[in-house]
Amino acid sequence: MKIVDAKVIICCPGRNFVTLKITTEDGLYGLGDATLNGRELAVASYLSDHVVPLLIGRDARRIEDNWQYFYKGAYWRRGPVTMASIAAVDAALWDIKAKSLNTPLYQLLGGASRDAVLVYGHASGHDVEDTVKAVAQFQKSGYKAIRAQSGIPGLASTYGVHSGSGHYEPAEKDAPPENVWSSEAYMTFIPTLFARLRKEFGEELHLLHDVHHRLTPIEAGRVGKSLEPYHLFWMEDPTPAELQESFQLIRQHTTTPIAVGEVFNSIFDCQQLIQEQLIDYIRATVVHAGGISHLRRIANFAELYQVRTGCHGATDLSPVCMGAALHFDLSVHNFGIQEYMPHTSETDKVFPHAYSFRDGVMHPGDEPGHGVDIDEALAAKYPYQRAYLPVNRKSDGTMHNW
Ligand code: CS2
Ligand code: MG
Repeated sequence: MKIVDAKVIICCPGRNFVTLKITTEDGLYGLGDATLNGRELAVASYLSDHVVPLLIGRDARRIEDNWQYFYKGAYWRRGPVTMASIAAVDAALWDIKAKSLNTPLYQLLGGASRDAVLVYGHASGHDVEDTVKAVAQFQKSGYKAIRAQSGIPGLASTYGVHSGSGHYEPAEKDAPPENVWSSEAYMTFIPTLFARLRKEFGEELHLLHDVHHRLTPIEAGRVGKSLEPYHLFWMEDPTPAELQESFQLIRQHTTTPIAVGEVFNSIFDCQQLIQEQLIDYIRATVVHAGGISHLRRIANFAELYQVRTGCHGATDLSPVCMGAALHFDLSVHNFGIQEYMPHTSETDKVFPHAYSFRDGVMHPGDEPGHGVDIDEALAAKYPYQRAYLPVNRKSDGTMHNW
């Protein structure tokens, strides 16, 4: 089954997406998400200028060999750009393989291990009461798991809080917006948010929170301990994870479950975190962690250490990634939860899909492949618009983690 064409489709239906489309001599095509928020053109060029010329003529059925060819063959291994490119090739080839067998992708991954996929939504508010209202809205929509992010008294802005439109999209046109951060203000405030949420919603609702890499390990230990009375489903990205051993310090101080990994692009980014059981959920996902093939490796390794999956699913991961991830989620044994931020209606029109949400869970659908398509004519109406994620500085101007 020779590959006869491969092209990179860049579009911006509300935000930028990069999609790889691979076509075989049989006329089958597969799609892979290659979106790297704020650095989209780097991946588009890596694919168009370096990968696509080598794809033509290769056998689309040889998913594993193609993965190894583009991983080992690059010499310069790993990194977000390389691994997002390999991910797009991998996901597109799995899509083609499943279509050629006229079967939904999850059937090739071992079949369904559950009837549906538990997801969590993003509730946010400018203050505690605003956040309570947002959580209530999500609960009313059927979510059984809800992430809560709130504005912090004294800070003009913070991560995860929409600017008023209700839809949170962090990347902004032109230069990166500069936010100001105070860990002290955050650490004092955050327990009051979850005390209020538990008082309002009781003990059953799964509550999640994203620290977004902003604390030191000991500060994360303090926050984790302060949140223990509210038994969160997880505290996410408590501290930057380049130094994986940092999480030993957090683990010594708190039993609040920890989720990490949306920025990881290979198993080596989380090998120690998993092996030493320093985390409870691994957030790596299809588009950033080398595709379905590599994500399965990470999940299978994590299973040995009772670490569950919690794939990233923000709006800067396209519906193509969402669809592929849901097939993975439906099948993988040590599934934990899937993040689900619904895309805008214009994005959903560009990327028609079979997946669906109902009553707090999702299903990828039973279309052959991963069940997501692209309307190229419509995509062409939304040209790329340079956009950047914000940067974060401490109040004295020191650069911090966003
Ligand atoms: C966040 C993301 O969803 C999350 O957990 O960490 O929204 C993240 O900020 C964006 O994906 C960055 O592009
Ligand atoms: Mg996150």
